[in-house]
Amino acid sequence: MSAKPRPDDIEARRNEYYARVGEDQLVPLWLFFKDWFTLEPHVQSLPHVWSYEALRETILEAAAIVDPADAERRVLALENPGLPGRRLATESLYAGLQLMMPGELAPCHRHTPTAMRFVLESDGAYTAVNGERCYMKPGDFIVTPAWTWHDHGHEGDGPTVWLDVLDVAMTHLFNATFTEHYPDDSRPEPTEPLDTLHRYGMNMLPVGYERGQGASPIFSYPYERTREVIERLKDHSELDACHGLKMEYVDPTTGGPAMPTISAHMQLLPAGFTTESYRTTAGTIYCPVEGAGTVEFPGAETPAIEYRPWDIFVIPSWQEFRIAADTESTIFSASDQAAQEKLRMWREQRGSKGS
Ligand code: 1HN
Repeated sequence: MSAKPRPDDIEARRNEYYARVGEDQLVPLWLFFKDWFTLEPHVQSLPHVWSYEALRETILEAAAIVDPADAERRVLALENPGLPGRRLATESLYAGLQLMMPGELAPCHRHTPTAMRFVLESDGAYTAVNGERCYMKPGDFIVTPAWTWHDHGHEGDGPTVWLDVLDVAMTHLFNATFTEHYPDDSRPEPTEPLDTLHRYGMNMLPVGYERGQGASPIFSYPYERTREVIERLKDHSELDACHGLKMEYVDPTTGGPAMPTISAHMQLLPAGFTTESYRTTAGTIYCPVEGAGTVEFPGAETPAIEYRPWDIFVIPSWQEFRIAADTESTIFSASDQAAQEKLRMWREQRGSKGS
């Protein structure tokens, strides 16, 4: 009988084995199983806030140095400090701030990533989706479904600024990112502004309409309507302890999320309301429209985030937080919850992990 190998022998044999199989593109799972299959997600992205006051000044400077007609889009990507070089706001979502000046055009293209816009400042600018012009007002939420032609123009005064969120990290992950450029600046055959809102967004559908085509057939969800809904509901609604009064933007033909991969919501927190601690695997990008307050991270060293209208802040997956509204706040948010739910990955935890 041979003697049991000495520990340094087995160590040497293992290392030799690892080096040898590595040359054949093989990696022993036991070396990385525990890194991969953690009890909870290990998240690299960090909570972060971009103050709109500072952002606005910075993006306006770009007006003098680049034209969207040449640059395709004049956008500053909001890069998460925990994801250096990745160009992403969270591991799964890209977010950027786009500027259009009066008279400018951003050329027409389409791509497989789904895009959404949330308007911060605008008077007279539009985004056209499949030829339908959506004139933008602050607080409007606009969907650009995958592979729809889209271009932007500005017929009004003053700078127009909006937040873009795209699921491009997902199309990259699946190696399914395609882009096509329209031969002209804008797509011809313009349709009537608000056509899709009237056709699909009034609790009626054209006879024969095929439901559930992936994304909402309504491109524009004007803030005026969103605000009215919240205003009418707020005084007689029970507030959710973790969310206040929170409404989801939906595809009216299915009742599901307005986009297949990105969930979007508007929530109202009354003055003085503090949400209960909450965390979700859906990394989320927030943009308050009205109000001011603080996002706190109980039990973590992460500094609190102070928010004011149009600031943009990110709360990563599985980060426990609560929001304390100093003044009545309406807050837009976009997350990857829609994708995670379809893939049966989404989780949430209400209340503190300690409790
Ligand atoms: C895009 O098409 C737009 O259409 C904005 O305004 C931002 C970021 C990455 C890829 C495509 C737009 C984008 C984008």
